[in-house]
Amino acid sequence: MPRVRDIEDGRWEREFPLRSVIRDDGSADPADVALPDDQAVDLFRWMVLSREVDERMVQLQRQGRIAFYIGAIGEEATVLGTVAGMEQRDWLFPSYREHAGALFRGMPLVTFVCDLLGNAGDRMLGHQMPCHEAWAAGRFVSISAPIATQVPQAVGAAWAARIRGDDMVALTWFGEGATSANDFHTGANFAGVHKIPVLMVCRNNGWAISVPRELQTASETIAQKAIAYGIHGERVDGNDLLAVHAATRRARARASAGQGPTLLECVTYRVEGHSTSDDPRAYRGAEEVDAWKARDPILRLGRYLSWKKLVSPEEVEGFRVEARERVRRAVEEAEAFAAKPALETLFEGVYAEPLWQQREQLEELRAAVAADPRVANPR
Ligand SMILES: Cc1ncc(C[n+]2csc(CCOP(=O)(O)OP(=O)(O)O)c2C)c(N)n1
Repeated sequence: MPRVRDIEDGRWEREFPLRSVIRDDGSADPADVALPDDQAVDLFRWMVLSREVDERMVQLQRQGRIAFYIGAIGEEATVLGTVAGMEQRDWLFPSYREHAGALFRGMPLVTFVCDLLGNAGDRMLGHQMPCHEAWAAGRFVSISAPIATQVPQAVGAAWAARIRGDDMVALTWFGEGATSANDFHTGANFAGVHKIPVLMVCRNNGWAISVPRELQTASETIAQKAIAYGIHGERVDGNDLLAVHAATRRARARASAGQGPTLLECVTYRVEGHSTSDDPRAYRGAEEVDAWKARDPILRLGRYLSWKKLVSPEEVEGFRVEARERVRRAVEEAEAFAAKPALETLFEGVYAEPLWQQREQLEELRAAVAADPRVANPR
């Protein structure tokens, strides 16, 4: 795989400095720390839970118990730092790695696992791809499979809220690969022109499946793309929860005060394959991955918490055990929920009134199932 060297002189990296708060040894300048201690501990626990969920779901996929999974290992600080920096009334427009955002907004873990199993407990009733959950009660919009389509959707929702006079700032997440997609341009441009209260969070995790960041864009940073749209841009260390959270609060405050959108580049790394369908050893070396594993966001926040004497190593281990147990129970409960969605639900929620073609198809399906029940239960 050819790697294109940066031809710039570093100017844009200087214009958009990589902000961090937690130093490598876990210490931080108190003047840079805005997050109260109890919230830092709470978010650490969320990151641990997110990691446990991702690791367990990959195991379930390998065991053939779920079909597909796409996780956020190594990107937990970016996902949780941003969602925790928003207000509960703000709408979230995810890409496909922000499951921790749905859980943070109140989606029960068991419902999340039901979605992966596609059983009758799946809120999407099997209409979506597996691992493409939605949680309307928590204002977490359905995950978008097509790259970057969520960007103009977030911009539209924020625009509508402003017209109505609601103090709602929409947040959308996407990878650096998505910045090459037309919908990113459409959304960012419109948001800039109309000063829409939206926060565009780029999880720059280094890879878009097998395409490295250097082959994605000739821009030295992602944040500098903000200049062309006339919006605010910032670049933070995406593995530093305190830095991500603080940047999110700043961006939200700007949007809420009518100062328009922010493009927030969170520099992080996709430690695992793109999804359970990918083997990254085909296109990248272990050295690069190991270097990033040493910068793990959970270890980083853990070092800060121990530097501040907020948690002991035993407590950290306790958080892990507790998270593992929560995930184990959710899987057990979801798998016990054996029923599949009723056949009729296949056509529900597509049109307000079913079309005659759908009614006809449903009758055909019922007849096929009556003749051979394996049609409805192929396994
Ligand atoms: C419009 C569109 N084109 C292509 C794809 C196939 N695809 C799925 S994920 C992906 C890579 C996206 O990378 P990035 O935006 O960097 O996000 P990351 O997976 O790194 O989080 C591609 C090309 C798609 N889903 N939608």
